[in-house]
Amino acid sequence: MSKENSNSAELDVLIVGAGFSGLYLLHKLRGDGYNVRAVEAGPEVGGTWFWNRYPGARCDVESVDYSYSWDPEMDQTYEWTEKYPAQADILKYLKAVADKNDLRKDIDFNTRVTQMTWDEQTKRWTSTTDTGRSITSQYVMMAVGCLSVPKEPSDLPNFDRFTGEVLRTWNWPEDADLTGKKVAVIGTGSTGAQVIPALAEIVDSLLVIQRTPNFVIPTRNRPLNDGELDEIRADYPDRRRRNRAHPAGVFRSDNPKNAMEVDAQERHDTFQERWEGGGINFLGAFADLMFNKEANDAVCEFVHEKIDETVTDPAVADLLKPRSYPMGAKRPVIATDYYETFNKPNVTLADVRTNALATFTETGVEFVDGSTYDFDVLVLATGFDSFTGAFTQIDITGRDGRKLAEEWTHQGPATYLGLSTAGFPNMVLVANVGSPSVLANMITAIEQHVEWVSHMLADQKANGRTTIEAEPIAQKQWVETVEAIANMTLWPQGDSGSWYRGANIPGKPQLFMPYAGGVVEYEKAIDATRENNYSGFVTA
Ligand code: NA7
Repeated sequence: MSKENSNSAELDVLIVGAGFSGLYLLHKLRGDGYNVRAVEAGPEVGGTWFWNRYPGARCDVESVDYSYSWDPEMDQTYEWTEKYPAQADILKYLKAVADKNDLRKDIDFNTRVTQMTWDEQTKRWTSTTDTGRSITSQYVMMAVGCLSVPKEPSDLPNFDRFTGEVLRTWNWPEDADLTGKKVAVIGTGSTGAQVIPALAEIVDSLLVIQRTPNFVIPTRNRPLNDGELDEIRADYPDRRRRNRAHPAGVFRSDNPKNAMEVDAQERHDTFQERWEGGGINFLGAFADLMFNKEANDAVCEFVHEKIDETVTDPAVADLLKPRSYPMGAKRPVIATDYYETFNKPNVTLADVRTNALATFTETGVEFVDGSTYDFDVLVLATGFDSFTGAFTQIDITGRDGRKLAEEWTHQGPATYLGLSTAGFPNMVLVANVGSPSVLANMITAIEQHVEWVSHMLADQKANGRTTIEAEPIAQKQWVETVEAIANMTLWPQGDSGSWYRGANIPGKPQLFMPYAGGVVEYEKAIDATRENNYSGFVTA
């Protein structure tokens, strides 16, 4: 394989996407000596963290852990300023990574892959872009992100009638200024819960259109204290090891006790302490919260109590309480001042489960009880066609003319170890469906995959092999394993409409898409197949 990097359309490896996964892949595989390039739809690095620049956008993993572990020098020099990183901080970090490692020279920006076709004769992929380029490569790495294709607003009644401005959180204009405007937000997921408090501070009026309420845990973000970063730096290598050794890919001080083993007072005190600490640590309050319905009921009751304590209007508080699913079945939301926002005089909650949205009008919305609201700007925070959307929007043709979009749209996605899908040789999925991805610290999940890919490519070369692909039986078993592990938890339960299952998109096949067994067990599984001469894969 060539060691040259160039604009050549003949590559060893094409990487689709230049977010966290794509950038590390580019760095790693280039260092391994491959002729590799990345193609990125955006004008800059960052992927998800480039596009989702709405007010309030922030990650729910701490800054010092939401960064690559492979550059100890950056660990010692990079200046994180807050406990949890804002979107702009993450983008700044990724730009710094790209600069330091001179990554941009091997990325084609403003370029979207539209078609990929496997050629069985040459054993290569040909990828076509919307800029008219044709790139052939032995391998394609799908670093496309889990939440990168927005859900279409097609289920919003007469949406097209609205003539005001529509802003999308996943593609927020850098110059948008909503100060003093009348605004409505649809969606109360992680995005909605961040953008709603941020907008409430500046707009004239804010209508929040809610369908399914979420459990919203306070972030308790704060600036990093003097000396705090120094302490973290002194401990960084161990911190990174602890992250890798925790199922969530980020260390959490989990309480080993079960919620129902302790008395009501201890249970309440533990929840209270974790609530005051804020963030995802709240979920480590007891070991059985995601396994035992009674334990989960207790945590739901606690959050309901917090909503009652915070929201002054009891009718509004009642509407904000999730009741149709266990806490965690829908991704728990971490946000700042979410419930407090509903006490503001300029904020109105419209709950479409109790009073359905009848129609959009030219100037706003009308609900079935006849009430109407007018606004200048509508903000869509309506979520994503999770996991599969970024694959099915590309016309991917594998062996024997198999169409990925057709198979995944009708039967749902199927992978072996979340790395490969049968019929599509040398196409590697990176931290997406079938692997821990969104159920873990994404950065840990990405690093696991990139390291595995680097070993796999070296092994292929050393063994004189040119193709690798999931074996259909191993793939079937893995899909069943992913579903079975999810079924051991409360994740799939209740009427949550969760994007973990594809339940947020009308008509999408529903199956639990991320691997819920955690990054530690997952790493054992992907290492085992490698040590076992790639069992479960067909290699040639
Ligand atoms: P989510 O979590 O999928 O949230 C989307 C929200 O939009 C959710 O509240 C939906 O209600 C709501 N929605 C979607 N369509 C409609 C219609 N037609 N009517 C009313 N409400 C609607 O996406 P986010 O962007 O917030 O978060 C995605 C992830 O990004 C997040 O978990 C983090 O990992 C980062 P529903 O619940 O479907 O009733």
